[in-house]
Amino acid sequence: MNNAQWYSPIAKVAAFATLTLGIVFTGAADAQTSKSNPYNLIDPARVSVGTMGDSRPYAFVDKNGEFSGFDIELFLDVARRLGFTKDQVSFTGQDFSALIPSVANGRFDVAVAAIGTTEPRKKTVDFSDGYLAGYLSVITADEKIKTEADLTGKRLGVVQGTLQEIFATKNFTKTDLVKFPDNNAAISALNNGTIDAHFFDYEAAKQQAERYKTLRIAINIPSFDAPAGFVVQKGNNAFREALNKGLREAMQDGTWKRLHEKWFPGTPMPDQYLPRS
Ligand code: SNW
Repeated sequence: MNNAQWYSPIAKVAAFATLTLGIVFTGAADAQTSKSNPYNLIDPARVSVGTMGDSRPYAFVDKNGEFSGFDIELFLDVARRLGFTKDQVSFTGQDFSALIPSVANGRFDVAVAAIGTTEPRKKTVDFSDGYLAGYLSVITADEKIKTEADLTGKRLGVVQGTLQEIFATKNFTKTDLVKFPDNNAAISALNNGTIDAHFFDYEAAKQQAERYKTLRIAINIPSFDAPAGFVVQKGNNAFREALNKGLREAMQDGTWKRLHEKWFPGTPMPDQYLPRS
């Protein structure tokens, strides 16, 4: 994997024109932003975040029962720049497939879990600027699986609603896809041999391969055109723009770089997220 491959321009998030009627009915009223609730939060005193408990090292529950990981720490840093202390940010773990609908329905202010920015997802929610871009990776203990073609006739785990599920459905048509609600269930299935391989995000795959010596990453599919962003309710431009400003600051002052080195040691960092001189 070379450095150049890791570079990809941040996806431009199309400006969303909030209709007056939309404001009244959705409550995500950019134009009606008030001083007491500038970001149109469910509770103006805190940020409610939907995330995942088993997406290490992006977002997971650590041994002390606290949410941790690159995405969690980056979000806490950005939220602090908006004026919210750690205690004013509440994380709730959900299945991946529930995250985007939960933000759209107003259950959470934002979803944070390496959620890739794509056009279909942008139909129901808005995304902040991108903050992470990498590969979708197949992990396996089967020595015969080396390329995509070797997945023919194999049982491959995917988590419902992920880009991995979408990619595999479209491209691995001769593979038996086994759908899981979460990563924990898929990893158990992989370790007890119910599935031959599992398909998830590169850093998660890398950590599993380090943890279980029989496992290795066999295939990497570039997903740089779908950089991860923070997911907010459609039309909540005040919140989205404030998050973008916080993200830019975290990239410019080296916070992003420090967190990347901490959570993804050894992985190349694209220049676009690094401080500019
Ligand atoms: O598209 C990639 C992005 O380039 C980066 O590598 C981080 O992960 C992605 O956003 C893809 N993530 C999956 C998705 O968005 C699964 C997320 C998860 O399991 N938490 O569907």
